[in-house]
Amino acid sequence: MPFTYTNDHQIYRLDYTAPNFTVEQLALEIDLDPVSTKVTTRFVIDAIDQNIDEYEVRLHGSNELLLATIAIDGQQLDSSEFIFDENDLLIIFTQGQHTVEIINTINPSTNTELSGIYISNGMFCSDCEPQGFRNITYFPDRPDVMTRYRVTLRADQAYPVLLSNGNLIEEGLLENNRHYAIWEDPFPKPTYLFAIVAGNLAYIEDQHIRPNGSPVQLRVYADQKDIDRCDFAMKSLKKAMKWDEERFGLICDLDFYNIVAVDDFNGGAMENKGLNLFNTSCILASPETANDDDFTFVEAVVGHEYFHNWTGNRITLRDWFNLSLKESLTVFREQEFIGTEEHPGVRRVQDVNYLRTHQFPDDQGPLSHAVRPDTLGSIENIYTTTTYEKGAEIIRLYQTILGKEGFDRGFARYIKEFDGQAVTVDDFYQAMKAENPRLFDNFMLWYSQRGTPIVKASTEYHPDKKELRLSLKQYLFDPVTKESKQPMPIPVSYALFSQDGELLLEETFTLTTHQQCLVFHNIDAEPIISLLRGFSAPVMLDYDYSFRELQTLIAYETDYFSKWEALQNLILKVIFARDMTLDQMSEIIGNAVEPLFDYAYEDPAFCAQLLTIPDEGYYLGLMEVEDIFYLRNIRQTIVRYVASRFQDRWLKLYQDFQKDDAESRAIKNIALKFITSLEEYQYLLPEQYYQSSNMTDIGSALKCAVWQDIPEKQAMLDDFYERYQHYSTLIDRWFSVQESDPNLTLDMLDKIVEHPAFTRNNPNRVRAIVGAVGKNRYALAKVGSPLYQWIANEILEIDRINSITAAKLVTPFTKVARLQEPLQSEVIEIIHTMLKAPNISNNLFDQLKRIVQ
Ligand code: 0A1
Ligand code: ZN
Repeated sequence: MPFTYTNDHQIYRLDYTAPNFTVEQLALEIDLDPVSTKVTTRFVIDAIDQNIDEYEVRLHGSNELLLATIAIDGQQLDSSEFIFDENDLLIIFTQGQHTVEIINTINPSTNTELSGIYISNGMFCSDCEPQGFRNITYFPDRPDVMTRYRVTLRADQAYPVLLSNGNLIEEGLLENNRHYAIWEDPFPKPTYLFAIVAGNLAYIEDQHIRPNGSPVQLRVYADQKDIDRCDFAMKSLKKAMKWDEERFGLICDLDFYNIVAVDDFNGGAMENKGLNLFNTSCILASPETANDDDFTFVEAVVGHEYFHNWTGNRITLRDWFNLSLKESLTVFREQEFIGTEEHPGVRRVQDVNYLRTHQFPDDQGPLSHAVRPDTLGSIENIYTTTTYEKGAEIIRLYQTILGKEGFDRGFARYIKEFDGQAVTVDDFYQAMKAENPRLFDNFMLWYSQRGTPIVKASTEYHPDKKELRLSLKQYLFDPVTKESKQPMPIPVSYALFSQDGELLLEETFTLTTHQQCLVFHNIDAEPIISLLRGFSAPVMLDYDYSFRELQTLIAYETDYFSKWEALQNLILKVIFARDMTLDQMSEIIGNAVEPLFDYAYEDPAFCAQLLTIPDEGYYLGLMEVEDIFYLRNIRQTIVRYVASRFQDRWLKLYQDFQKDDAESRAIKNIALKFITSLEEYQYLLPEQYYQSSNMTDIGSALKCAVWQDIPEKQAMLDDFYERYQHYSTLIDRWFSVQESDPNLTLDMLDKIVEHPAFTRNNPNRVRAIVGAVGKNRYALAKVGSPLYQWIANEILEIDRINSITAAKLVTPFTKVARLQEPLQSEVIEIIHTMLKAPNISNNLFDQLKRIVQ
């Protein structure tokens, strides 16, 4: 009998009620001390409706707060004059303005949840999204309450740098070796954008000159030992500011813009107004310590946080159900930024590949949720690929349907109309619709229906009528209830090619109903159709291309995504064609790859992308029951065949692309991967590893050495640790390479846990170890339930320290329904046992409960 677990933390979108009060000005005085920080909060509250006699206000709090006093209009309240509702304070105010003053203490040194004010590597820092402010003081901690902040920070002079949002108004010395700084943020903001930092930090400085000639002073702060790895982030920030001016006409509204690198951080980075906080993994980069993908990642995250200044900060969200309003738009802006700064094809393919490898399985599994959900068991748990990446594809849908001009007009209207407000995804739609009346009325279904739509296409060519018929059908089944859902507007971009690869026509058609048919006239000979070009909608396309058609598209498609997709489809078709021999499979793929050796000289970056075989997770997601052994076997055979058939050409690529630039390294390291699948070339791995000083080359060689299990692998791993033990981002990488080893065993994990660098307090380390084990599909299948049990134990341990991070580690358990028996039942049992763990957090409980119900 299935268990039912109840969760009294469930909240519903339609329960939203607007605040009936405003908060005029918030003055925070924070006397920083590692174990007892005193927080004095003063604000003026007023009723919106001047006709009511009294109104109740909820000041959110948490069990992190120790209340000392609370006073209204200078009058201290006794405990009968307010109500404690769990951790919140409920106060009844009478009509008119009132000044509230609250004094409480917090203990940053025990804040291992890293939410609110905490200590990371000896510095005070904060993280308030989504609801960390309630771990600092009592206040209406909701995004639709926007207030101007004046923040006084006091601390020992051992923390010389004192930062908060906005402008520095005053600073000076105090008694007892203490000092202070006062910051004022001129822009009203919700609590989740508040931030402070106090520490002994170094910084680099630069300027951005706005179109009117005025400068924005830019600083990136980091620990002294890391400061020489911040230049790239600074350059990226300047590029992002310029790009937003040019692409969207959005100008930085701040005279000071600070970024701080933090070691212990739950997310990647946080867009606090004028004081972005970054996980060190998303900001530090030098060629010796970061690979080329890390550089692009830093550029993207720096851009992302800056773009939030308009899409998120100036215009914020009304409630957390609408999180996607700010995240989807900002991811979209980030993708467009990187697409112009880097290779547009590489970026688009990487974005689509990421979506399909991570979001598609999430959206078909038990944690699937609508981009704007109706109910939530924990707000922390909607920071998902669906909110971010699927959301960004929905923004892209607006652009594909309306064209760039129509989209830009709608976007400009959104900014103008809602500046300074807390709004919803409906408001974004309304702005788009107001500028583009032809926008489909049912567009918002993309926000309310979960699951990935399937578009089934078929074509028929009639030579007698010179006619091509294209039939398109869409299906969407709710991933949990299996009910059929309503059709949505799905733009399908397509092209027709002649059999010898000439581009005949390119268009976009938006499928709006369940089924539609297009007829093309005057088509002299049967053409080849290429569908869903540019990945024009986040759907699964079901169309039966022939091998010949795919080969033509690989060679002649001009759309980057579709060229890449043609090769992917060819590989998929081979892998799932159970009636072919391994030799036949290898030969077909070999023939498709052959022309790419010349293409490498034309467009090395994109060619490297074409030759990157996607993560196994993507293929597994397409199998009814996961069979990693079958997949791994085929994959290895094909890789070895392609390596051995083209040995000379791989070697030539390897030698020809030795230049010191990212695109050369991309091709060179693909060649290395293929060629070292053959034993006689494995000597290249230690050779490249020891001779290089560039982290892309070092990391690629090390990863291949571990995966190919070469005799030198342990010596290389030991050397890596020795060389980089003082760089936490590289020790994370060192751990995750080992955890992704297909030969991983429980004994190896025992050793990892005993390693001095192992800790459960740092989210990056936890993700590099427990997260990486959870992604190791081969080891999970091979070791079976003891490895799931190991992950479960770790998650429960981490949950006691940091539930936000723990709840995100459940991914391997979300695939339980796709496991073979008896493993499936064993894993379900493990999940039930976890759910019954004493003191399990709400964040973790919510995730696990949804998996088994
Ligand atoms: N808003 C950030 C992501 C973020 C979310 C939660 C955090 O703490 C729990 C921190 C950062 C972004 O999208 O960049
Ligand atoms: Zn964001």
